[in-house]
Amino acid sequence: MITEINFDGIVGPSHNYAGLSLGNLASAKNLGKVSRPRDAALQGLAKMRANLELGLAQGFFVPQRRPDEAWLARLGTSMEAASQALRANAMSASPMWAANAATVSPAADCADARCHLTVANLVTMPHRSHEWHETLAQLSLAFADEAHFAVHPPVPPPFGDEGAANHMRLCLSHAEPGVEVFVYGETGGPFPARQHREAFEAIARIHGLDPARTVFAQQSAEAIAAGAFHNDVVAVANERVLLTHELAFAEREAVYAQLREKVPEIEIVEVPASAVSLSDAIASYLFNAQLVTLPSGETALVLPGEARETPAVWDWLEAHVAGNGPIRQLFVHDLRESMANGGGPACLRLRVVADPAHVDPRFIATPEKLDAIEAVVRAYWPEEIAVEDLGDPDLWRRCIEARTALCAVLGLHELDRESF
Ligand code: SUG
Repeated sequence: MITEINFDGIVGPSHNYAGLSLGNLASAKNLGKVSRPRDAALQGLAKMRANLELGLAQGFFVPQRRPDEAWLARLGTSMEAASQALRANAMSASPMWAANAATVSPAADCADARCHLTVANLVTMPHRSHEWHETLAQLSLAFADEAHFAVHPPVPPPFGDEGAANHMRLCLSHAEPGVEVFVYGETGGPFPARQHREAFEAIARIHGLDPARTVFAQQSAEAIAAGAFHNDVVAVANERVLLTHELAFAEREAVYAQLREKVPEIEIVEVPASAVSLSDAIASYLFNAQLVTLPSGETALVLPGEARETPAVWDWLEAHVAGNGPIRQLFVHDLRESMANGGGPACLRLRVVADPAHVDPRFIATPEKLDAIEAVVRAYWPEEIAVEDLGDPDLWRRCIEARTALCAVLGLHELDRESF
């Protein structure tokens, strides 16, 4: 049966706080903090388990091989010889944020009636620019069934693409044709605009989308300057519901008008800046929540703990649920380790509308499989990493061994190699 499957990135053993993402306020603020990779991975697994228990379809991607020595070799260096900065870029566990893995158009939207996935090039940030090689390998394996899926390599640089983090879809139900919304930034502010319009236009063509059911919307410069380095930090959509901050888009009335025209049933839930400031929205990740349809048909929001701890945000949420708003239930998770690098519940997952039976079963979660992953995490993931440890050859070895053990448990031997 066609449904929405959330594929979460398992947090890798090298998770650390090297402060690599300019414009991502949490990453900058936590530079130098001691990370807890084991706790980080367990927090992610607990979210997956809880979503599975809600009756949602759940998948996962394995952490990428770190340190990425193949990338350093392409740069003419190695972990031993590289600068501290390059080493940190080679050690980042950033593929955990699977929303940046690819842009996904469900079969119902695509001219050839297959689900299309274009891997994101992530060219703006050096530590993320080398993810695409292994992402392409993992997606090609998970979605190898060419009768139902087409996996595309990234759009070539210099057109920056950050994947589903800037892509929303409105529809009556997941399996029906939808309207795809591509949100891009314009350069000029204090922080980089990581998503370029040209990249999304290319993806819409590659996926064979109907231009009449495609919307390109500019993200507001104010939102980027306030730290919304991806649109999913200020807006999220699910089926006919769009939950958005008032200041998310450059020309909000024009965007809403286009959406109302294309999806007359749309319910736009706009959170005014007077109720929740951009700064509270970004610190709490209210919008970086998973907006999901439960098996009962109700819409629910899966939030990080920070949303409950931010009074303006929690007040707004409680009032919405108490009133007659479309969001009926709230679920809160402790994702502190990922959040400290600017990654909330929505960053950690890639949404794919498909029949789980058409996906390689090794990437589909079951309670037993999550138990097996948890056992590997408990046995192999480092408890703590300080930024100075990134230069320690023992840590490099440990990270590789941990990933090898995970691939073995999941039977994903194809991914246990040195270079992608
Ligand atoms: O790309 N953080 C990620 C967070 C990605 C969040 N994803 C979505 N919003 N969908 C980023 O900025 C920090 C890594 C560091 O500083 O070491 C980082 O890459």
